[in-house]
Amino acid sequence: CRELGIESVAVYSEADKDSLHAQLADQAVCIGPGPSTESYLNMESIISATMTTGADAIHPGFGFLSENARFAKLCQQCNITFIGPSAEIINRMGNKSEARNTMMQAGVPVVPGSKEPVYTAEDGLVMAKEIGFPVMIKASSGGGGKGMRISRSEEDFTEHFNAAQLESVKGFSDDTMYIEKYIEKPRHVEFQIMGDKFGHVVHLGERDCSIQRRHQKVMEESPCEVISPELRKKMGEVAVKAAKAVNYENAGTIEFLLEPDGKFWFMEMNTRIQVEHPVTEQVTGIDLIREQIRIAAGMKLNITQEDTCVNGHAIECRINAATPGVIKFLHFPDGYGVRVESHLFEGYEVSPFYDSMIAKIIVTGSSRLEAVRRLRRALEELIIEGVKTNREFMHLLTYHKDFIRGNYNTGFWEKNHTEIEKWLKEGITVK
Ligand code: MV4
Repeated sequence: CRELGIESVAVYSEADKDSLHAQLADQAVCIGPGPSTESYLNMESIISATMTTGADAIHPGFGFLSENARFAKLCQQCNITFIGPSAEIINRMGNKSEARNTMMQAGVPVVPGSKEPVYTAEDGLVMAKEIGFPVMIKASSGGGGKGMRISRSEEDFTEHFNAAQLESVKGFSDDTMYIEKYIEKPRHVEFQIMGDKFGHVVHLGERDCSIQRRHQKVMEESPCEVISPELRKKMGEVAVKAAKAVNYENAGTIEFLLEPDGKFWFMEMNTRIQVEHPVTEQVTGIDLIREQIRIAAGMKLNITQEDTCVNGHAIECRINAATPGVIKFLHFPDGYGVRVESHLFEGYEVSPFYDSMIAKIIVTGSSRLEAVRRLRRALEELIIEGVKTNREFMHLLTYHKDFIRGNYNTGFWEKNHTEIEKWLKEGITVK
C-alpha cells in the first residue's frame, strides 16, 4: 500500500495490540477481544472500523473471512471494495460439489465422481459402486481435508460416510456430501490465476504443495519437478479455462491432483490469495498483492500470458510454533535468494488464539538443487528462542532422499515423518 501511495488501516484484536502489522500501518483499529469469533471473524466490527476510518477497501488476506461469501456481500452492500472475487463466485466455488459441476460443464477434467450431492450413506454407496472403490467421501462445504474419508470397500463405506458427514455437520452445519474416485498418492499441484474486471485471465505457473502434515501445507515449491513445459502449458490452459468459466476476478488458485502418468484432475478452486503466494512471486517476478489491489481498483492486468514465464526455482518452508511463548531472541536468515515473511520481533508473545505459523522462509535458486542448498543454509541460520518450532525437523526433511530427488507425492508425510522424527530424536545434525 505504501509503495502505491495508499493509506493503510490495520485491524487488530486485544491479543494483537502490540503486533507488528498494527504498528506498521498508518492507522490501527481494535476490533475486539482475542478469540477470533469476537474479532477477526466479527464482520460488524470490521465493517464499522472501515466506516469510521473512511477506508475504501478491505484486503481479507487468507483464513478468517477471506472466503466468506456473506462477508464479501456485506462489503458490497456497504460500498466497500472487497479485494477478491465477487460474493457470488466465492459462494459457488465454496460449494465443492457445485464447483465440480461448474467445471465439468466448462470441459475441465474433474476427478471422476458423483454428478450431484449425496445426503445418505445409501445413496453414497450406490454412487461408490458406480465409480468403483477406492473412493474419497467429501463434504461439499469442506476443504483442507475436513469432512473427508477414504473408503476402500462396501464394508467400510457406511461407517466412513457417516463419520465424514457428522464432521461436516459439526464443522460447517452442512450435511451435503459428494463422492470421488480416490486417486492413489497424487501430487497436489495448484495453478495461480489472476483475472481483471475486463475478462483478462492469466495463469502464473504452478506450486507443488504435496508435502502436507494433516492437510496443513508445510513446504511448497515452484516449478513442480515432474511437470514438463508441454504439461505446464496444458494444465495452465485448463486453469485459465476454469477461471474464465466463472468470470473470475482477482487472485485465485485452481487445485489439481496430478497422477504419475501426467493425468490431472480439477479438485477445487480457492478464491483467495494463499499463504504460499511468495513462491509464485519469486519465480515470475510479479508482486501478486500489488496486482490484487490494482485490479480491485479497476485497473487492467498489466501481465499477458506471453510475457509470463517461470524462472529459477523457489521453495517455501513454513515455520510453526509448537507452543505459545515470548520471543526471547530472533535472528532471521538473509543474503541472496532468501526472503523471510514474519510478524515476529523480540518480546513478541506468540498467542494461543491464532494459527501456529510464525514465519515463512522462501528461498530462490537458479535450480532446484541450489534452492534446496539455500533452504538448508537459511534454516541453519534461523534462530528463534522462546518458543519451540519445527525448524530442526524441516532442516532434516531437506536431507531426505525422497525430498532431494523431488520424487514425492501427497503420501510423503505419512511415508517419511516417522523416520525424520527418529533422526531428530537421535540428535542427528548435519553441519
Ligand atoms: C483427494 C485426494 C485423492 N483423491 N481426492 C486433501 C484435502 C483436500 N484439498 C483434498 N485432498 C485430497 N483429495 C481424491 N479423489 C488426495 C487429497 C490430498 C491428500 C489426501 C490425503 C492425505 C494428504 C493429502 C494431501 C493433498 C491432497
